[in-house]
Amino acid sequence: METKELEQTLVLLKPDALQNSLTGYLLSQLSEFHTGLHLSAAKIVSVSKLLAEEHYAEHKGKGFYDSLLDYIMGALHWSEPWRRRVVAIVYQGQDAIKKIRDIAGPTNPHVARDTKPGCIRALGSIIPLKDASGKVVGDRMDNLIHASANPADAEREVKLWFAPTDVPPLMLAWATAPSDAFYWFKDGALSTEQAPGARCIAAPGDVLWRSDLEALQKIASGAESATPLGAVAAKYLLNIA
Ligand code: 3AN
Repeated sequence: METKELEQTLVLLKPDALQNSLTGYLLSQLSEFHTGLHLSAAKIVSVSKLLAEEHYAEHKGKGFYDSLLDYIMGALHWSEPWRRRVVAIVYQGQDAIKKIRDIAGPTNPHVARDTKPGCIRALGSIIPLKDASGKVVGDRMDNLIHASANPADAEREVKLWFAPTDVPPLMLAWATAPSDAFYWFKDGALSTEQAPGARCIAAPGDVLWRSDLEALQKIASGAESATPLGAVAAKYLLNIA
């Protein structure tokens, strides 16, 4: 990001926020009137397993990981698959990350209620996680909102959920580049050749995040990429059944 004025952060209004009809309240809390921040992108997302896994990659292996994926995919709050949605938003402006984290509050809703009454996550809940025998083995935190924690997370997360063409050109915070080839995705693997059932991530000339294009070029040539293929593919395949 070039200047603090352009600082961007990812916000997700999670399935429990939608279920509790809190979207309007949350958007109002985050509005320019209260925060001085600007909307740069927004969309309704049916969260795929691929996207959920990439978003919560740092929690892989933890006891609550599987329920965290089910939570963000909406499976814990909606029986009807079409209702399973997340509202994804990018806010932009000075100190965007800190301002929104402050309004969101502590991760744990009980801590939020005790230490920061009035913050968004104070309205969340803690759900006990049980094993097959019914024994409580941990907690799930339904805390209504995700907000990027720091600049590195914000860059990773905005680029994970949004393609550059989802953002007005004058609000782009990171470099973009035109795709140099066809890139196809199938069964977790990348190919520059079309195969039956493969999804097209990018065609020549499509505008990509430059870091995504570099990742695709490396992976296609068999080299290591810091950005995993799933993180590149997920956003270009969003809302594709
Ligand atoms: P934050 O969302 O405040 O940045 P993270 O990134 O540590 O917190 O956690 C991401 C999500 O994982 C949280 N919003 C919460 O739903 C869940 N989570 C984190 N830590 C725990 C935990 N110890 N037990 C259950 N769920 C957790």
